[in-house]
Amino acid sequence: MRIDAVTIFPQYFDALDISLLGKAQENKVIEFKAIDLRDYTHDKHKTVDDSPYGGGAGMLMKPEPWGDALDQLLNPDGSTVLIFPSPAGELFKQSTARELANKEHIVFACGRYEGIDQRVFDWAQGKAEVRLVSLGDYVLNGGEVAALAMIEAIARLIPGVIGNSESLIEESHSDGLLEYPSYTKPAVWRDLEVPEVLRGGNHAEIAKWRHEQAVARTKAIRPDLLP
Ligand code: 6GU
Repeated sequence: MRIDAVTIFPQYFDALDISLLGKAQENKVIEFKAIDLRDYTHDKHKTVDDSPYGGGAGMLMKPEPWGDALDQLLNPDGSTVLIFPSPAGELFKQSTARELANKEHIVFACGRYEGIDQRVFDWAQGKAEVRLVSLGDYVLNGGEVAALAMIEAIARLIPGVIGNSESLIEESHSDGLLEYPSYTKPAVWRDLEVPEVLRGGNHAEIAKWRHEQAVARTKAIRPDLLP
């Protein structure tokens, strides 16, 4: 899979060179590139923003650099998924990550300021599979941190990125429940004991206990996830 991110702060994406995603890039399992939007400006000051028509607070991103950058990046056959991280978008879920992990090419268009000129979205409609995607109901300063989170959630589902595929199956949200509590040695730490059932070696009992814990946790913390 190829992932590109268009941004005025390409340094944000240096984080993708670390740990498992860094390894996955070395092994060519994923190919990642951060593209500086200012490389697609044509004025001396590399201007990417301007004031909004009709007035209002703040600045908007100009359409021309976006158009020129995306002209270079989008597959001509329309197969690219073009994601605009935005608090006004559809909610990004594990199911979204699963769906996107099957794509050949994803471009994240990371806006700043009060957003991007609407015509960029309208123009891109015919050229790619366009999606506005939000991490949740809060506001970040720009799309970069959101894109990083989405890239990690997507990339770790690609075969070969994570060593132990068991850990993909067992974790939170794959079964719609929050993760059960886990323990390692020592058996007693600061007067706190590891639950007896986990030390017994009865695997059916352990599986039952873990499921009950996951349900109880989900009921307490995220009842909206339960049917
Ligand atoms: Cl995707 N972008 C921005 N700027 N803020 C957000 C977000 C995205 N998701 C939640 N807040």
